[in-house]
Amino acid sequence: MTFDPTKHSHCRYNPLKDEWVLVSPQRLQRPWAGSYSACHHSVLSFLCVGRVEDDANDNDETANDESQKNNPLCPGVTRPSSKEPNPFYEHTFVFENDFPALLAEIPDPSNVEKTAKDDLFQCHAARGVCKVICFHPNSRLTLPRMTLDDIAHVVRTWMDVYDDLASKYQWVQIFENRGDIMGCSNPHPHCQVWATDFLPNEARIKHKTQKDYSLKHNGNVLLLDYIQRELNDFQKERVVVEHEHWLVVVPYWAVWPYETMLLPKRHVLRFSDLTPDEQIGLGKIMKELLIKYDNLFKTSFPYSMGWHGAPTGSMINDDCSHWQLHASYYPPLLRSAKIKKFMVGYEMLAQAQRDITAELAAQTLRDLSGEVHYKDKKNTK
Ligand code: H2U
Repeated sequence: MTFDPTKHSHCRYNPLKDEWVLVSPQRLQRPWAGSYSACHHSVLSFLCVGRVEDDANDNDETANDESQKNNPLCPGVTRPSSKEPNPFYEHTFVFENDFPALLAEIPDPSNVEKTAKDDLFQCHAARGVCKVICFHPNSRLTLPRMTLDDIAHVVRTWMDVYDDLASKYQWVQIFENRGDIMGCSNPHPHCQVWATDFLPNEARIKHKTQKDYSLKHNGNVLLLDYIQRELNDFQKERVVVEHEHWLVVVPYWAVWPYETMLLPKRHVLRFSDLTPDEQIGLGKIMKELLIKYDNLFKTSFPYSMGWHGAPTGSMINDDCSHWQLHASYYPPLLRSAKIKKFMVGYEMLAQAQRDITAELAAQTLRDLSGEVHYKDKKNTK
């Protein structure tokens, strides 16, 4: 097999920005069910760019089983690209993405050595694997509406998938797109995992910034120092929720209106290092944060979230003590369930801009109930 840039995923370097872009031409071969409006209510309709729904954010929790029988992520349904039906799973279900942006077996470009030295036209093969994790058999549930036991299964599955992929790949990116507005293609509660044999931009930058900080500050860990200063020097003004093991803050440098960072208070390098108590605590604090998010605009709050921890695979034995595990939540809503922040114009061409301060966002989230979901009680604050 020889490398073919029209068929094989690869990364191209942007020397103007010192960034890479992942190109996945094999995804063009995915089946296409026609235009958004032409979709019929069938399994294929779930493969369209979007889905027809009255309220863009809100799942109808009372809908009956009938509406689930065509969803390719549901128990017992046969996905269009699969021979076997999904199992009748009771908690979580993991499968290889049928339309992966990365492939495990890809040859190197024949001119790999030449291109590595080329300042303008650098590229390398991008190897990896993409998985989908269904959180629950019920399409109508979201994480904040699940029980703590359900969420514990999700955390356990994240750890299992992470462990498995971390043994082979340098970076394991767990991420959840929630809501149409974030490009989520399917209402069923799920997340994705993309594992790569290279560090993507965000990982590469965070690896360097945390290492530089550690070298400058006597081996201290950037995010642990940050936690201490948030807790001790700033009267917790950006803290949204604090539990025994975990903390949620609107970071000082937050870009999205209600962006938050969720991190363990103890020094934890990777997802796989969480103790059983921390795993249970994680479920509790996630549920609390996500109920607050839903209560903010009384809607199923859309976001993209994901986990960042120390690199793995071929870097597992490198000194990564400067790393601290953390999750970032990037929600786009600004003033209501329908008014979102656009990252366009100045943000695209110059730099990110925000109106509401991180401190005000934190206070707003802090003051909301994290226990009672607005759907369970009228007039929730
Ligand atoms: P979102 O998290 O953006 O909704 O993506 C869902 C993923 O599920 C998407 O990457 C995959 C899509 O390729 N998928 C399958 O692998 N098989 C299917 O039958 C439907 C969706």
